[in-house]
Amino acid sequence: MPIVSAVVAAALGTTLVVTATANAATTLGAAAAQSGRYFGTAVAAQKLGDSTYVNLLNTEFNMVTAENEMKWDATEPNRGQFNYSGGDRILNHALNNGKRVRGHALLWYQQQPRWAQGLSGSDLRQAAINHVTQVATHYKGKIYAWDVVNEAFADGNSGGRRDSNLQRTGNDWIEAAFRAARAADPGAKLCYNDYNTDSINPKSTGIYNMVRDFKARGVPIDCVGMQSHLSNNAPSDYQANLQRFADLGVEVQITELDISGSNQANAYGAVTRACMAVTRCAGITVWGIRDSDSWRGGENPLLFTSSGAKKPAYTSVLNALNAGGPGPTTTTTTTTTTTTTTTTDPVPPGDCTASVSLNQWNGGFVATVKVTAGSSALNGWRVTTTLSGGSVTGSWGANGSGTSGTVNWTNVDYNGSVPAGQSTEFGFQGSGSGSGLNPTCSTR
Ligand code: 9MR
Repeated sequence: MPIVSAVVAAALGTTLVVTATANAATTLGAAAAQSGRYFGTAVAAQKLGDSTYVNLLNTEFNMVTAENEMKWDATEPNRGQFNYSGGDRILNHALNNGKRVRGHALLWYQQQPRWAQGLSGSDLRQAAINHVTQVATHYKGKIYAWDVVNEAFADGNSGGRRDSNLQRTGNDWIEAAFRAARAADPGAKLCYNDYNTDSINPKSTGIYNMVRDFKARGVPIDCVGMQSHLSNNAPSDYQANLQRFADLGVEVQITELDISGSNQANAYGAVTRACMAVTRCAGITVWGIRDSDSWRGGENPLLFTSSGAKKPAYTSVLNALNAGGPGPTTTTTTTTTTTTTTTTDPVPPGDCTASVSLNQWNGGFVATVKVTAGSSALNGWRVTTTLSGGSVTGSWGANGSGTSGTVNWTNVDYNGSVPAGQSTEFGFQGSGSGSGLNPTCSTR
């Protein structure tokens, strides 16, 4: 991919225009990271002992969703008794390997524990909100985005809510869940997630209207998850549908992608290109690694064969990710104050620069740091930040040397190599103030 990048060498008082040919990234995660996006997969805890599975997971993906282990039946098998063993296993594997985690899912009409299925009215509402608060608090600071509510809209033409025990507690159950999640973990993006929302249809329009209403009334919502369980094709208005949600001021995330049928490779390419064409499309997650890992038994809807070989669909996705497209801008959460500061240290060409976008609210912050290579590719980088007062509670995409004062951040495996003129990102969240981080970058 030919790249023309302008490097402003402020220290020298000159402007250099450097032309370089960047190497295309060779893994899904690295390719997505070039545009500030992620590429993730659903992970099942019981497969973390399978070496083929773990090798593909560690190499190809930089975002992880627990396929079942963070759902209500798994995390609160008895009322008020929480079990995080499977969820923690997946989360720790992901964080220890420099990957981020999408939390899935706090409230859903399916996979409820038996005790919750037997509740109704205010008792169920209270149990549900307590569940949101407890689970989001347990994972506070470690989750990139939560599917706060999953599959609450009806299929068909009504455009309305699906009947469920949760819905019967009152139409405001969804916003109550989002408010509880924000209070418990202000650093996590909060998503509404559903299926059959892949085109402009009555169901997706119902969700669109809810999101527009939430934005108008200040209900905290940051993203909409499009599951995208597809057969053979992406709908022709797939991109237009993503874009209309993005235009409401929320991110869109493709959260459970799998595609069956003989046109699979083309359809995967089309979905990936659609995401790349929508600036607020933050990333793509496939619902499993190998065909044998899929919930759609016998349909072979994933990117790797059952023995772990790359399929033509894999190549389609990788090429589309490498072709690029501007990525998401910093999102702002519903907070009391939000400031964005950018600091760039002047360094000679061949070295690297770092800048930070800060999302600050009363009592906490999320810092997203962009590392940009100079006129030579980077094979490892270090960013130094200064915390005056605040302390780090969680991070992704880099290893930090500490949690307060001067912190040195070094790249993880998937983002150490940055082609000339291109960027990668890491981030951290913390309590207190994140002002004055003043990041500086050097090579390793
Ligand atoms: O892949 C999941 C499968 O292992 C479970 O048995 C199933 C239970 O309902 O849930 C599957 O994942 C679902 C996801 O959580 C929500 N969207 C639909 C997914 C496929 O059914």
